[in-house]
Amino acid sequence: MSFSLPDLPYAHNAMEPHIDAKTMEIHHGKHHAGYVSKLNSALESHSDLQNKSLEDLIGQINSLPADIKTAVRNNGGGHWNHSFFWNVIGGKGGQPEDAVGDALKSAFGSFDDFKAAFIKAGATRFGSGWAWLIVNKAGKLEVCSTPNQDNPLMDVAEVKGQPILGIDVWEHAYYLNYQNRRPDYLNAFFNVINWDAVSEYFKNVK
Ligand code: MN3
Repeated sequence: MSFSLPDLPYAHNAMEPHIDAKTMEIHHGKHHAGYVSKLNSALESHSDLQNKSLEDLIGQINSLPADIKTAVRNNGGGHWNHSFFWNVIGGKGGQPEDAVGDALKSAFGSFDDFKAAFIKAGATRFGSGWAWLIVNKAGKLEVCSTPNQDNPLMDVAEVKGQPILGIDVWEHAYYLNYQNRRPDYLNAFFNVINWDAVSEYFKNVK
């Protein structure tokens, strides 16, 4: 068994002008594809790990064989993060009116306070990484960020929990359209969030 690149559930230009078609094409077809192929290469020499789920692999980075620990962390994380990311974008933005909306108000005071916290997390993540909205171990919504391709499902994460929304803040995610203006990209992201998908993740948190 090997991992494969999921198809995008929409056209490359579906999120114009907020996320441009060229960025989507390279991001999915080159960057994400690269993580999948490097993850598969890393696992080639470890047949005992090939039947594990991606969540199992990235949830036990510390227990992986030393020769593939870093490759699985970076490329397994990259595969999980991008597969998740494609699912939570491609929507119409706005504000969730359901249980997620209630949970955001309860955790942050208001939707706008959540939005400010999320944008701040993405804008202040130095270098490459991700900003997340997670359900933490206490069952509460929390905003955090991770470096590189780490995520809150990893045993090595500083803040752990189940992501229900996330944004890629690597330059490859926005540079063609926004250059150095990461905060503009973070704001534009709010126009393409698929809140229905976020709600599904929220309902399925174990
Ligand atoms: Mn990326």
